[in-house]
Amino acid sequence: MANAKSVHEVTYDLLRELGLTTVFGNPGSTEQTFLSEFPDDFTYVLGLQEASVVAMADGFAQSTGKPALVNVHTAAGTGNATGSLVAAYKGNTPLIVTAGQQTREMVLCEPYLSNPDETVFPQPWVKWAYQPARAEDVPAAFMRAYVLALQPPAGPVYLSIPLDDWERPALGPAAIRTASHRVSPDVERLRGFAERINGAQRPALVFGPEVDRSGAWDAAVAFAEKVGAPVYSGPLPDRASFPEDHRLFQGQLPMTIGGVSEVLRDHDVVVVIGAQVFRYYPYVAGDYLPEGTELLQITADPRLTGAAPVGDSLLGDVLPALEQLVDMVDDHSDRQVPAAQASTSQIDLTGSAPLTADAVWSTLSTVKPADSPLVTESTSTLAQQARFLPSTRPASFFATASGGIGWGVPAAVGIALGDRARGVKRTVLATIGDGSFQYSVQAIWTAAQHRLPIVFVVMRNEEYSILKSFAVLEKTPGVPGLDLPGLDIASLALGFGCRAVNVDSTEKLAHEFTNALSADGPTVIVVPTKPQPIHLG
Ligand SMILES: Cc1ncc(C[n+]2csc(CCOP(=O)(O)OP(=O)(O)O)c2C)c(N)n1
Ligand SMILES: [Mg+2]
Repeated sequence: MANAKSVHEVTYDLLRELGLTTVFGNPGSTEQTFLSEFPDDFTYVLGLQEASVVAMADGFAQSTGKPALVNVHTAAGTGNATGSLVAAYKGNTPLIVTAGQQTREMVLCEPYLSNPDETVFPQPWVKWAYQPARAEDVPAAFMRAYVLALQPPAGPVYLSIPLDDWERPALGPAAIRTASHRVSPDVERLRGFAERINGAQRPALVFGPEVDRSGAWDAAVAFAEKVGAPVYSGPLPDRASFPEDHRLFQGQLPMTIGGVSEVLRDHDVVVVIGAQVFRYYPYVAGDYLPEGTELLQITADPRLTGAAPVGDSLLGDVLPALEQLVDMVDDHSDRQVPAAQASTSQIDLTGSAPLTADAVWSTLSTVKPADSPLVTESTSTLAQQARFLPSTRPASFFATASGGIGWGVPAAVGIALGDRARGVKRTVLATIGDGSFQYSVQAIWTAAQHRLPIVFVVMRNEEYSILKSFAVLEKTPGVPGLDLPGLDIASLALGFGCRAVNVDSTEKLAHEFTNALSADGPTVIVVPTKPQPIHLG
Protein backbone atom coordinates (compact mmCIF):
# COMPACT_ATOMS: atom_id res chain seq x y z
CA MET A 1 0.00 0.00 0.00
CA ALA A 2 3.06 2.28 0.20
CA ASN A 3 2.40 3.80 -3.21
CA ALA A 4 -1.37 3.75 -2.99
CA LYS A 5 -3.11 6.89 -4.17
CA SER A 6 -4.85 8.97 -1.55
CA VAL A 7 -8.60 9.41 -1.26
CA HIS A 8 -7.94 12.97 -2.46
CA GLU A 9 -6.20 11.81 -5.68
CA VAL A 10 -8.72 9.10 -6.49
CA THR A 11 -11.67 11.42 -5.87
CA TYR A 12 -10.23 14.14 -8.13
CA ASP A 13 -9.61 11.48 -10.82
CA LEU A 14 -13.26 10.47 -10.52
CA LEU A 15 -14.55 14.06 -10.61
CA ARG A 16 -12.47 14.68 -13.74
CA GLU A 17 -13.93 11.56 -15.41
CA LEU A 18 -17.44 12.73 -14.55
CA GLY A 19 -16.81 16.23 -15.93
CA LEU A 20 -17.25 17.77 -12.49
CA THR A 21 -14.29 20.14 -12.80
CA THR A 22 -16.02 23.30 -11.62
CA VAL A 23 -16.46 23.63 -7.86
CA PHE A 24 -18.84 26.29 -6.53
CA GLY A 25 -17.86 27.01 -2.97
CA ASN A 26 -17.15 29.04 0.08
CA PRO A 27 -14.29 27.52 2.06
CA GLY A 28 -13.61 26.92 5.73
CA SER A 29 -10.99 25.08 7.75
CA THR A 30 -12.89 21.80 7.34
CA GLU A 31 -12.89 22.07 3.52
CA GLN A 32 -9.26 23.02 2.99
CA THR A 33 -8.04 19.42 3.04
CA PHE A 34 -10.33 18.75 0.05
CA LEU A 35 -9.30 21.95 -1.74
CA SER A 36 -5.60 21.49 -1.07
CA GLU A 37 -3.42 20.99 -4.21
CA PHE A 38 -6.40 22.13 -6.30
CA PRO A 39 -5.64 20.81 -9.80
CA ASP A 40 -4.95 23.27 -12.62
CA ASP A 41 -7.65 21.80 -14.82
CA PHE A 42 -10.31 22.48 -12.16
CA THR A 43 -12.06 25.83 -11.62
CA TYR A 44 -13.10 27.12 -8.22
CA VAL A 45 -15.96 29.63 -8.33
CA LEU A 46 -15.95 31.55 -5.09
CA GLY A 47 -19.28 32.78 -3.78
CA LEU A 48 -19.24 35.10 -0.78
CA GLN A 49 -22.24 33.50 0.95
CA GLU A 50 -23.63 29.99 0.60
CA ALA A 51 -27.12 31.00 -0.59
CA SER A 52 -25.34 32.47 -3.61
CA VAL A 53 -22.98 29.50 -3.96
CA VAL A 54 -25.81 26.98 -4.34
CA ALA A 55 -28.03 29.13 -6.57
CA MET A 56 -25.04 29.91 -8.83
CA ALA A 57 -24.41 26.17 -9.15
CA ASP A 58 -28.13 25.70 -9.88
CA GLY A 59 -27.99 28.21 -12.75
CA PHE A 60 -24.78 26.61 -14.04
CA ALA A 61 -26.38 23.15 -14.04
CA GLN A 62 -29.49 24.48 -15.80
CA SER A 63 -27.40 26.14 -18.51
CA THR A 64 -25.09 23.17 -19.10
CA GLY A 65 -27.75 20.50 -18.56
CA LYS A 66 -25.27 18.61 -16.36
CA PRO A 67 -24.84 18.14 -12.59
CA ALA A 68 -22.84 20.75 -10.71
CA LEU A 69 -20.54 20.36 -7.71
CA VAL A 70 -20.80 22.50 -4.57
CA ASN A 71 -18.57 22.70 -1.47
CA VAL A 72 -19.76 24.54 1.66
CA HIS A 73 -18.65 24.88 5.24
CA THR A 74 -20.08 22.27 7.67
CA ALA A 75 -23.35 23.08 9.44
CA ALA A 76 -23.03 26.88 9.24
CA GLY A 77 -22.52 26.90 5.47
CA THR A 78 -25.24 24.30 4.96
CA GLY A 79 -27.63 26.49 6.94
CA ASN A 80 -26.95 29.48 4.72
CA ALA A 81 -27.32 27.28 1.65
CA THR A 82 -30.67 25.76 2.57
CA GLY A 83 -33.02 28.34 0.97
CA SER A 84 -31.27 27.78 -2.34
CA LEU A 85 -31.37 24.01 -1.83
CA VAL A 86 -35.17 24.23 -1.63
CA ALA A 87 -35.22 25.86 -5.06
CA ALA A 88 -32.84 23.26 -6.55
CA TYR A 89 -34.93 20.44 -5.09
CA LYS A 90 -38.21 21.85 -6.42
CA GLY A 91 -36.58 22.64 -9.76
CA ASN A 92 -35.06 19.16 -10.21
CA THR A 93 -31.53 20.52 -10.54
CA PRO A 94 -28.86 17.82 -10.11
CA LEU A 95 -26.40 19.19 -7.54
CA ILE A 96 -23.76 17.34 -5.55
CA VAL A 97 -23.45 19.44 -2.42
CA THR A 98 -20.46 18.57 -0.24
CA ALA A 99 -19.64 19.94 3.18
CA GLY A 100 -16.59 19.45 5.34
CA GLN A 101 -16.85 17.77 8.72
CA GLN A 102 -14.55 17.98 11.71
CA THR A 103 -11.87 15.31 11.98
CA ARG A 104 -13.08 11.81 12.88
CA GLU A 105 -10.73 11.87 15.89
CA MET A 106 -12.76 14.62 17.53
CA VAL A 107 -16.22 14.52 16.05
CA LEU A 108 -17.78 12.61 18.94
CA CYS A 109 -17.11 15.45 21.36
CA GLU A 110 -18.68 18.06 19.06
CA PRO A 111 -15.82 20.47 18.46
CA TYR A 112 -16.26 24.01 17.18
CA LEU A 113 -17.82 24.14 13.69
CA SER A 114 -18.72 20.47 13.47
CA ASN A 115 -21.86 19.22 11.76
CA PRO A 116 -23.77 16.94 14.15
CA ASP A 117 -26.70 15.01 12.64
CA GLU A 118 -25.17 15.89 9.30
CA THR A 119 -27.49 13.63 7.30
CA VAL A 120 -30.62 15.01 8.95
CA PHE A 121 -29.86 18.71 8.66
CA PRO A 122 -30.33 19.17 4.89
CA GLN A 123 -33.53 17.07 4.83
CA PRO A 124 -36.02 17.10 3.21
CA TRP A 125 -34.40 19.26 0.52
CA VAL A 126 -31.92 16.66 -0.72
CA LYS A 127 -32.62 13.27 -2.28
CA TRP A 128 -29.84 11.61 -0.30
CA ALA A 129 -27.56 12.70 2.52
CA TYR A 130 -24.58 10.65 3.61
CA GLN A 131 -21.34 10.75 5.57
CA PRO A 132 -19.06 7.88 4.48
CA ALA A 133 -18.63 5.22 7.15
CA ARG A 134 -14.94 4.97 6.25
CA ALA A 135 -12.51 7.37 4.59
CA GLU A 136 -11.96 4.77 1.85
CA ASP A 137 -15.63 5.04 0.86
CA VAL A 138 -15.40 8.71 -0.14
CA PRO A 139 -14.84 8.15 -3.90
CA ALA A 140 -17.63 5.57 -4.17
CA ALA A 141 -19.92 7.87 -2.18
CA PHE A 142 -19.30 10.57 -4.82
CA MET A 143 -20.18 8.06 -7.53
CA ARG A 144 -23.41 7.16 -5.76
CA ALA A 145 -24.18 10.85 -5.23
CA TYR A 146 -23.70 11.52 -8.95
CA VAL A 147 -26.00 8.66 -9.99
CA LEU A 148 -28.71 9.70 -7.56
CA ALA A 149 -28.53 13.41 -8.39
CA LEU A 150 -29.13 12.72 -12.08
CA GLN A 151 -31.65 9.92 -11.83
CA PRO A 152 -35.22 11.15 -12.34
CA PRO A 153 -36.51 13.17 -10.69
CA ALA A 154 -33.12 14.90 -10.62
CA GLY A 155 -32.21 16.98 -7.60
CA PRO A 156 -29.59 17.86 -5.01
CA VAL A 157 -27.73 15.28 -2.89
CA TYR A 158 -25.47 15.93 0.10
CA LEU A 159 -22.16 14.46 1.25
CA SER A 160 -20.51 15.32 4.56
CA ILE A 161 -16.81 14.48 4.53
CA PRO A 162 -14.55 14.50 7.60
CA LEU A 163 -11.48 16.62 6.98
CA ASP A 164 -9.02 13.85 7.77
CA ASP A 165 -10.41 11.51 5.08
CA TRP A 166 -8.62 13.12 2.16
CA GLU A 167 -5.07 12.08 2.96
CA ARG A 168 -5.92 8.45 3.72
CA PRO A 169 -4.88 5.75 1.23
CA ALA A 170 -7.60 4.85 -1.23
CA LEU A 171 -8.71 1.31 -2.02
CA GLY A 172 -7.82 1.77 -5.69
CA PRO A 173 -9.32 3.65 -8.64
CA ALA A 174 -12.99 4.51 -8.29
CA ALA A 175 -15.46 2.46 -10.28
CA ILE A 176 -17.14 4.68 -12.86
CA ARG A 177 -20.83 3.88 -13.27
CA THR A 178 -23.65 5.18 -15.37
CA ALA A 179 -27.41 5.20 -14.81
CA SER A 180 -30.36 6.21 -16.96
CA HIS A 181 -31.42 9.84 -16.97
CA ARG A 182 -34.87 9.11 -18.30
CA VAL A 183 -37.61 6.75 -17.21
CA SER A 184 -40.00 5.83 -20.00
CA PRO A 185 -43.74 5.88 -19.44
CA ASP A 186 -45.83 2.72 -19.38
CA VAL A 187 -46.98 2.35 -23.01
CA GLU A 188 -50.29 0.68 -22.16
CA ARG A 189 -51.29 3.53 -19.91
CA LEU A 190 -50.08 6.05 -22.48
CA ARG A 191 -52.40 4.38 -25.00
CA GLY A 192 -55.25 4.74 -22.55
CA PHE A 193 -54.47 8.43 -22.21
CA ALA A 194 -54.36 8.78 -26.01
CA GLU A 195 -57.81 7.21 -26.30
CA ARG A 196 -59.22 9.65 -23.78
CA ILE A 197 -57.61 12.56 -25.63
CA ASN A 198 -59.03 11.25 -28.92
CA GLY A 199 -62.48 11.04 -27.36
CA ALA A 200 -62.40 14.63 -26.13
CA GLN A 201 -64.46 17.32 -27.80
CA ARG A 202 -62.73 20.31 -26.24
CA PRO A 203 -59.33 19.26 -24.87
CA ALA A 204 -56.84 21.66 -23.30
CA LEU A 205 -53.13 21.20 -22.70
CA VAL A 206 -51.08 22.50 -19.79
CA PHE A 207 -47.30 22.39 -20.09
CA GLY A 208 -44.88 22.82 -17.22
CA PRO A 209 -41.16 23.16 -16.50
CA GLU A 210 -40.24 19.50 -17.03
CA VAL A 211 -40.97 19.95 -20.74
CA ASP A 212 -38.17 22.47 -21.21
CA ARG A 213 -35.85 20.65 -18.82
CA SER A 214 -36.15 17.36 -20.66
CA GLY A 215 -35.55 18.98 -24.06
CA ALA A 216 -39.15 18.42 -25.15
CA TRP A 217 -39.98 21.96 -26.36
CA ASP A 218 -40.31 20.90 -30.02
CA ALA A 219 -42.12 17.69 -29.09
CA ALA A 220 -44.64 19.76 -27.10
CA VAL A 221 -45.26 22.03 -30.09
CA ALA A 222 -45.73 19.05 -32.43
CA PHE A 223 -48.13 17.39 -29.99
CA ALA A 224 -50.17 20.55 -29.37
CA GLU A 225 -50.47 21.26 -33.10
CA LYS A 226 -51.66 17.73 -33.83
CA VAL A 227 -54.21 17.73 -31.00
CA GLY A 228 -55.26 21.23 -32.06
CA ALA A 229 -55.91 22.30 -28.50
CA PRO A 230 -55.39 25.52 -26.58
CA VAL A 231 -52.19 25.49 -24.53
CA TYR A 232 -51.70 26.96 -21.07
CA SER A 233 -48.60 27.22 -18.94
CA GLY A 234 -48.92 25.93 -15.40
CA PRO A 235 -48.97 28.71 -12.77
CA LEU A 236 -45.69 30.23 -11.54
CA PRO A 237 -43.41 28.32 -13.93
CA ASP A 238 -39.66 28.17 -13.29
CA ARG A 239 -39.00 27.41 -16.98
CA ALA A 240 -41.06 28.29 -20.06
CA SER A 241 -42.11 25.22 -22.01
CA PHE A 242 -43.98 26.45 -25.06
CA PRO A 243 -43.53 29.39 -27.46
CA GLU A 244 -45.65 32.06 -25.83
CA ASP A 245 -46.30 33.78 -29.17
CA HIS A 246 -47.76 30.58 -30.71
CA ARG A 247 -51.35 30.81 -32.00
CA LEU A 248 -52.42 28.04 -29.58
CA PHE A 249 -50.92 29.68 -26.48
CA GLN A 250 -53.47 31.10 -24.07
CA GLY A 251 -51.21 32.28 -21.23
CA GLN A 252 -50.58 31.11 -17.69
CA LEU A 253 -53.23 29.42 -15.59
CA PRO A 254 -54.27 31.38 -12.48
CA MET A 255 -52.56 30.58 -9.15
CA THR A 256 -55.75 29.68 -7.26
CA ILE A 257 -58.00 26.64 -7.05
CA GLY A 258 -61.05 28.73 -7.90
CA GLY A 259 -59.30 30.58 -10.69
CA VAL A 260 -58.00 27.44 -12.44
CA SER A 261 -61.42 25.81 -12.28
CA GLU A 262 -62.98 28.87 -13.89
CA VAL A 263 -60.50 28.89 -16.80
CA LEU A 264 -60.85 25.15 -17.45
CA ARG A 265 -64.66 25.24 -17.39
CA ASP A 266 -65.16 24.78 -21.10
CA HIS A 267 -62.84 21.79 -21.47
CA ASP A 268 -63.82 18.14 -21.15
CA VAL A 269 -60.25 16.75 -20.95
CA VAL A 270 -57.26 18.64 -19.58
CA VAL A 271 -53.82 17.11 -20.16
CA VAL A 272 -51.12 18.37 -17.82
CA ILE A 273 -47.61 17.54 -18.99
CA GLY A 274 -44.48 18.15 -16.92
CA ALA A 275 -46.21 20.18 -14.23
CA GLN A 276 -47.72 19.97 -10.79
CA VAL A 277 -51.53 19.89 -10.54
CA PHE A 278 -51.20 22.79 -9.82
CA ARG A 279 -48.68 25.16 -8.31
CA TYR A 280 -51.39 26.96 -6.32
CA TYR A 281 -50.47 29.94 -4.19
CA PRO A 282 -53.08 32.21 -2.59
CA TYR A 283 -56.05 30.24 -1.29
CA VAL A 284 -59.19 31.04 -3.19
CA ALA A 285 -61.75 28.33 -2.60
CA GLY A 286 -63.41 26.51 -5.43
CA ASP A 287 -63.65 23.11 -7.07
CA TYR A 288 -60.33 21.64 -8.16
CA LEU A 289 -61.94 20.93 -11.51
CA PRO A 290 -65.20 22.07 -13.06
CA GLU A 291 -68.03 19.54 -13.17
CA GLY A 292 -67.51 17.12 -16.08
CA THR A 293 -63.87 17.94 -16.72
CA GLU A 294 -61.34 15.09 -16.60
CA LEU A 295 -57.67 15.61 -15.91
CA LEU A 296 -54.68 13.56 -17.08
CA GLN A 297 -51.18 14.23 -15.76
CA ILE A 298 -47.79 13.08 -17.08
CA THR A 299 -44.74 13.79 -14.93
CA ALA A 300 -41.40 12.17 -14.09
CA ASP A 301 -41.81 13.11 -10.45
CA PRO A 302 -43.63 10.66 -8.14
CA ARG A 303 -44.09 13.43 -5.57
CA LEU A 304 -46.15 15.34 -8.10
CA THR A 305 -48.29 12.35 -9.06
CA GLY A 306 -48.87 11.90 -5.35
CA ALA A 307 -49.64 15.54 -4.63
CA ALA A 308 -52.26 15.96 -7.37
CA PRO A 309 -55.67 16.40 -5.69
CA VAL A 310 -57.59 15.23 -8.78
CA GLY A 311 -57.04 13.38 -12.03
CA ASP A 312 -55.24 10.30 -13.33
CA SER A 313 -51.45 10.31 -13.45
CA LEU A 314 -48.78 8.61 -15.48
CA LEU A 315 -45.18 8.51 -14.35
CA GLY A 316 -42.48 8.99 -16.96
CA ASP A 317 -40.16 11.40 -18.68
CA VAL A 318 -42.13 13.86 -20.74
CA LEU A 319 -39.88 13.68 -23.84
CA PRO A 320 -40.49 9.97 -24.62
CA ALA A 321 -44.09 10.43 -23.47
CA LEU A 322 -44.72 13.24 -25.96
CA GLU A 323 -42.83 11.48 -28.75
CA GLN A 324 -44.96 8.38 -28.36
CA LEU A 325 -48.21 10.16 -27.66
CA VAL A 326 -47.97 12.26 -30.82
CA ASP A 327 -48.25 9.07 -32.90
CA MET A 328 -51.17 7.76 -30.86
CA VAL A 329 -53.46 10.79 -31.11
CA ASP A 330 -55.82 11.59 -33.97
CA ASP A 331 -54.96 14.53 -36.18
CA HIS A 332 -57.12 17.50 -35.24
CA SER A 333 -54.68 20.11 -36.47
CA ASP A 334 -57.53 21.86 -38.28
CA ARG A 335 -59.59 22.29 -35.10
CA GLN A 336 -60.56 25.92 -34.57
CA VAL A 337 -58.88 27.35 -31.50
CA PRO A 338 -59.74 30.96 -30.71
CA ALA A 339 -56.69 33.14 -30.14
CA ALA A 340 -55.89 34.11 -26.57
CA GLN A 341 -57.74 37.17 -25.41
CA ALA A 342 -55.21 39.95 -25.48
CA SER A 343 -55.09 42.01 -22.32
CA THR A 344 -57.33 45.01 -22.68
CA SER A 345 -55.92 46.92 -19.76
CA GLN A 346 -54.51 50.24 -20.84
CA ILE A 347 -50.77 50.46 -21.18
CA ASP A 348 -49.15 53.25 -19.19
CA LEU A 349 -45.89 54.11 -20.88
CA THR A 350 -45.00 57.05 -18.64
CA GLY A 351 -41.57 57.97 -19.95
CA SER A 352 -39.94 59.57 -16.91
CA ALA A 353 -39.17 58.36 -13.39
CA PRO A 354 -40.73 56.77 -11.53
CA LEU A 355 -41.51 54.56 -14.53
CA THR A 356 -44.49 52.24 -14.67
CA ALA A 357 -43.87 48.50 -14.88
CA ASP A 358 -45.43 48.68 -18.36
CA ALA A 359 -42.85 51.26 -19.42
CA VAL A 360 -39.90 49.26 -18.07
CA TRP A 361 -40.90 45.95 -19.64
CA SER A 362 -41.99 47.43 -22.96
CA THR A 363 -38.68 49.32 -23.19
CA LEU A 364 -36.75 46.13 -22.42
CA SER A 365 -38.68 44.34 -25.16
CA THR A 366 -37.32 46.81 -27.70
CA VAL A 367 -33.65 46.38 -26.72
CA LYS A 368 -33.29 42.80 -25.46
CA PRO A 369 -31.40 40.63 -27.99
CA ALA A 370 -33.59 37.74 -29.15
CA ASP A 371 -31.15 35.15 -27.82
CA SER A 372 -30.78 36.70 -24.35
CA PRO A 373 -32.21 34.44 -21.68
CA LEU A 374 -34.42 36.08 -19.07
CA VAL A 375 -33.96 35.43 -15.37
CA THR A 376 -36.72 37.12 -13.48
CA GLU A 377 -37.52 37.82 -9.85
CA SER A 378 -39.71 40.89 -9.97
CA THR A 379 -42.68 39.65 -8.04
CA SER A 380 -45.25 42.35 -8.74
CA THR A 381 -44.60 42.61 -12.50
CA LEU A 382 -45.21 39.05 -13.71
CA ALA A 383 -48.12 40.21 -15.88
CA GLN A 384 -45.97 42.82 -17.64
CA GLN A 385 -43.30 40.22 -18.35
CA ALA A 386 -45.88 37.91 -19.92
CA ARG A 387 -47.32 40.75 -21.96
CA PHE A 388 -44.17 42.45 -23.22
CA LEU A 389 -41.45 39.80 -23.12
CA PRO A 390 -43.02 36.41 -23.81
CA SER A 391 -40.62 33.48 -24.03
CA THR A 392 -40.28 32.15 -27.54
CA ARG A 393 -37.27 29.83 -27.34
CA PRO A 394 -36.27 26.83 -25.26
CA ALA A 395 -33.94 27.28 -22.28
CA SER A 396 -34.57 31.02 -22.27
CA PHE A 397 -36.69 31.66 -19.16
CA PHE A 398 -35.62 31.00 -15.57
CA ALA A 399 -37.28 31.77 -12.23
CA THR A 400 -37.19 30.26 -8.76
CA ALA A 401 -38.97 26.92 -8.47
CA SER A 402 -39.55 27.36 -4.74
CA GLY A 403 -40.95 30.88 -4.47
CA GLY A 404 -38.09 31.86 -2.18
CA ILE A 405 -36.60 35.13 -3.34
CA GLY A 406 -32.83 35.58 -3.50
CA TRP A 407 -32.47 32.94 -6.22
CA GLY A 408 -32.58 35.09 -9.34
CA VAL A 409 -29.41 37.16 -8.89
CA PRO A 410 -27.04 34.23 -8.22
CA ALA A 411 -28.84 31.99 -10.73
CA ALA A 412 -28.21 34.59 -13.45
CA VAL A 413 -24.51 34.47 -12.53
CA GLY A 414 -24.50 30.67 -12.75
CA ILE A 415 -26.33 30.67 -16.09
CA ALA A 416 -23.76 33.09 -17.53
CA LEU A 417 -20.92 30.90 -16.22
CA GLY A 418 -22.62 27.81 -17.67
CA ASP A 419 -23.08 29.53 -21.04
CA ARG A 420 -19.39 30.40 -21.07
CA ALA A 421 -18.39 26.85 -20.11
CA ARG A 422 -20.33 25.42 -23.06
CA GLY A 423 -19.13 28.10 -25.48
CA VAL A 424 -22.39 30.02 -25.86
CA LYS A 425 -22.13 33.79 -26.16
CA ARG A 426 -25.28 35.59 -25.08
CA THR A 427 -26.06 38.33 -22.58
CA VAL A 428 -28.24 37.33 -19.65
CA LEU A 429 -31.04 39.76 -18.72
CA ALA A 430 -31.96 39.60 -15.03
CA THR A 431 -35.02 41.62 -14.00
CA ILE A 432 -35.03 41.88 -10.23
CA GLY A 433 -37.18 43.68 -7.63
CA ASP A 434 -35.37 46.03 -5.26
CA GLY A 435 -36.32 43.77 -2.34
CA SER A 436 -35.31 40.53 -4.07
CA PHE A 437 -31.96 42.03 -5.08
CA GLN A 438 -30.76 42.15 -1.46
CA TYR A 439 -31.02 38.48 -0.43
CA SER A 440 -27.99 37.11 -2.28
CA VAL A 441 -26.54 40.41 -3.45
CA GLN A 442 -22.93 39.25 -3.06
CA ALA A 443 -23.34 37.07 -6.18
CA ILE A 444 -22.77 40.20 -8.28
CA TRP A 445 -19.19 40.25 -6.97
CA THR A 446 -18.65 36.82 -8.56
CA ALA A 447 -20.20 38.18 -11.77
CA ALA A 448 -17.79 41.13 -11.73
CA GLN A 449 -14.75 38.95 -10.98
CA HIS A 450 -15.57 36.67 -13.93
CA ARG A 451 -16.56 39.63 -16.17
CA LEU A 452 -19.82 37.96 -17.03
CA PRO A 453 -22.22 39.31 -19.67
CA ILE A 454 -25.22 40.07 -17.45
CA VAL A 455 -27.49 43.10 -17.28
CA PHE A 456 -29.34 43.35 -13.99
CA VAL A 457 -32.34 45.66 -14.24
CA VAL A 458 -33.43 46.45 -10.69
CA MET A 459 -36.91 47.91 -10.24
CA ARG A 460 -36.64 50.37 -7.40
CA ASN A 461 -40.22 50.83 -6.20
CA GLU A 462 -39.00 51.24 -2.61
CA GLU A 463 -41.22 48.48 -1.25
CA TYR A 464 -42.18 44.84 -1.12
CA SER A 465 -44.95 45.71 -3.52
CA ILE A 466 -46.52 42.28 -3.92
CA LEU A 467 -46.90 41.95 -0.16
CA LYS A 468 -49.02 45.10 -0.17
CA SER A 469 -51.29 43.40 -2.72
CA PHE A 470 -51.41 40.34 -0.45
CA ALA A 471 -52.42 42.58 2.43
CA VAL A 472 -55.47 43.58 0.37
CA LEU A 473 -56.33 39.95 -0.52
CA GLU A 474 -55.87 38.72 3.04
CA LYS A 475 -57.55 41.79 4.56
CA THR A 476 -54.57 42.46 6.83
CA PRO A 477 -54.07 46.21 7.11
CA GLY A 478 -51.20 47.64 9.16
CA VAL A 479 -48.54 44.99 8.41
CA PRO A 480 -45.11 46.48 9.24
CA GLY A 481 -41.92 45.97 7.26
CA LEU A 482 -43.16 46.44 3.72
CA ASP A 483 -41.27 49.64 2.81
CA LEU A 484 -37.64 49.83 1.63
CA PRO A 485 -36.38 53.41 1.99
CA GLY A 486 -32.72 54.40 1.97
CA LEU A 487 -31.21 51.73 -0.28
CA ASP A 488 -28.59 53.06 -2.70
CA ILE A 489 -28.45 50.06 -5.01
CA ALA A 490 -26.08 51.59 -7.59
CA SER A 491 -23.55 52.26 -4.82
CA LEU A 492 -23.88 48.69 -3.58
CA ALA A 493 -23.24 47.42 -7.10
CA LEU A 494 -20.21 49.68 -7.50
CA GLY A 495 -18.93 48.41 -4.18
CA PHE A 496 -19.05 44.85 -5.47
CA GLY A 497 -17.11 45.87 -8.59
CA CYS A 498 -19.94 46.10 -11.12
CA ARG A 499 -20.74 48.85 -13.57
CA ALA A 500 -23.79 50.61 -12.19
CA VAL A 501 -26.09 53.35 -13.35
CA ASN A 502 -29.34 55.02 -12.23
CA VAL A 503 -31.74 55.86 -15.06
CA ASP A 504 -34.72 58.19 -14.91
CA SER A 505 -36.41 57.77 -18.28
CA THR A 506 -37.29 55.09 -20.80
CA GLU A 507 -34.78 56.61 -23.24
CA LYS A 508 -31.99 56.36 -20.69
CA LEU A 509 -33.01 52.81 -19.80
CA ALA A 510 -32.81 51.80 -23.46
CA HIS A 511 -29.53 53.66 -23.94
CA GLU A 512 -27.84 52.20 -20.86
CA PHE A 513 -29.12 48.73 -21.64
CA THR A 514 -27.60 48.92 -25.11
CA ASN A 515 -24.30 50.18 -23.65
CA ALA A 516 -24.32 47.32 -21.16
CA LEU A 517 -24.57 44.77 -23.97
CA SER A 518 -21.07 45.67 -25.11
CA ALA A 519 -19.54 46.09 -21.64
CA ASP A 520 -16.79 43.76 -20.49
CA GLY A 521 -18.64 42.56 -17.42
CA PRO A 522 -21.95 42.91 -15.59
CA THR A 523 -23.97 46.12 -15.32
CA VAL A 524 -26.60 46.95 -12.71
CA ILE A 525 -29.22 49.38 -14.02
CA VAL A 526 -31.41 50.83 -11.29
CA VAL A 527 -34.80 52.09 -12.46
CA PRO A 528 -37.08 54.03 -10.09
CA THR A 529 -40.52 52.50 -10.63
CA LYS A 530 -44.09 53.08 -9.51
CA PRO A 531 -45.51 50.36 -7.26
CA GLN A 532 -47.63 47.92 -9.25
CA PRO A 533 -50.74 46.85 -7.32
CA ILE A 534 -52.08 43.53 -8.59
CA HIS A 535 -55.27 41.57 -8.10
CA LEU A 536 -54.23 38.23 -6.58
CA GLY A 537 -57.61 36.59 -6.15
C1 LIG B 1 -36.64 33.97 1.18
C2 LIG B 1 -37.91 34.72 1.13
N1 LIG B 1 -38.20 35.63 2.09
C3 LIG B 1 -39.35 36.33 2.04
C4 LIG B 1 -40.26 36.10 1.05
C5 LIG B 1 -41.59 36.82 1.03
N2 LIG B 1 -41.66 37.74 -0.10
C6 LIG B 1 -42.30 37.40 -1.24
S1 LIG B 1 -42.29 38.62 -2.36
C7 LIG B 1 -41.45 39.64 -1.33
C8 LIG B 1 -41.12 41.03 -1.73
C9 LIG B 1 -40.45 41.18 -3.04
O1 LIG B 1 -40.14 42.53 -3.20
P1 LIG B 1 -39.45 43.06 -4.50
O2 LIG B 1 -38.39 42.15 -4.93
O3 LIG B 1 -39.07 44.47 -4.25
O4 LIG B 1 -40.59 42.96 -5.61
P2 LIG B 1 -41.93 43.82 -5.75
O5 LIG B 1 -43.01 43.03 -5.08
O6 LIG B 1 -41.72 45.14 -5.15
O7 LIG B 1 -42.15 43.84 -7.23
C10 LIG B 1 -41.16 39.01 -0.12
C11 LIG B 1 -40.39 39.64 1.00
C12 LIG B 1 -39.93 35.13 0.08
N3 LIG B 1 -40.76 34.82 -0.94
N4 LIG B 1 -38.76 34.47 0.14
MG1 LIG C 1 -39.93 46.25 -4.69
